[in-house]
Amino acid sequence: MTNRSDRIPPGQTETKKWPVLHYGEVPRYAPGKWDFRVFGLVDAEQRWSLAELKALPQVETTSDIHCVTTWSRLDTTFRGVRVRDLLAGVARKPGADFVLIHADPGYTTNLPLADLMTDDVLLATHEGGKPLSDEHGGPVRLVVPKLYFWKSAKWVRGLEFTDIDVPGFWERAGYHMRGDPWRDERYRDSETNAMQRMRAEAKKRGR
Ligand SMILES: Nc1nc2c(c(=O)[nH]1)N[C@H]1C(S)=C(S)[C@@H](COP(=O)(O)O)O[C@H]1N2
Ligand SMILES: [Mo]
Repeated sequence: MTNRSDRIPPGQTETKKWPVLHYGEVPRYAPGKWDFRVFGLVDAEQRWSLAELKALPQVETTSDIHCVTTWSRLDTTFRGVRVRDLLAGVARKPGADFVLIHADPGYTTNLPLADLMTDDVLLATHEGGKPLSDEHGGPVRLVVPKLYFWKSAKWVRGLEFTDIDVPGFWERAGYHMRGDPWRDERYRDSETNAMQRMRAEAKKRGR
């Protein structure tokens, strides 16, 4: 028997089911209405239709996924296009080291570019051999298994190259900027120094 506990990060519990979690309504796309855009600090913006994306080389991955709400699901099989392959033909401007992911409905999440370039990061269209359901992000979701699952934007629509790490939807709300489950990076390292100093000054003045 293999030891599965070494695949469950601190504070997480294994689930066999695949919970559905998101903010807002599940978007529905009219045929031909989904597209994917790469923009920001690039020499030329690029756009793929769903048909164009599906015509690119497909890979299959088996990954463990970890939600910050403490569930982990082992051996989740995704199929889709490797983000690294998609970006191979995109010329970035110097300093474009971060990416802001754009997804429906109005969802964003931020990542260092390096975290998007590993073998297991996909624009996924299938899970368990079946097309992704609407609830799990169909027709296309991002999958970044090494980070908490809020980075894996469902209904993903684009990727913006930036020179600074711009906080996304949950990151602005206090979630961690990187979100490595193995380092228990759930929430932002409390307050910035500036905020702490401001509070200390206010307290002093109040006395
Ligand atoms: N567009 C979008 N993507 C999203 C979210 C969201 O609210 N909107 N929630 C994130 C969070 S917090 C989690 S845990 C996963 C959940 O994916 P699942 O419903 O397929 O399990 O989606 C992530 N991707
Ligand atoms: Mo989540």
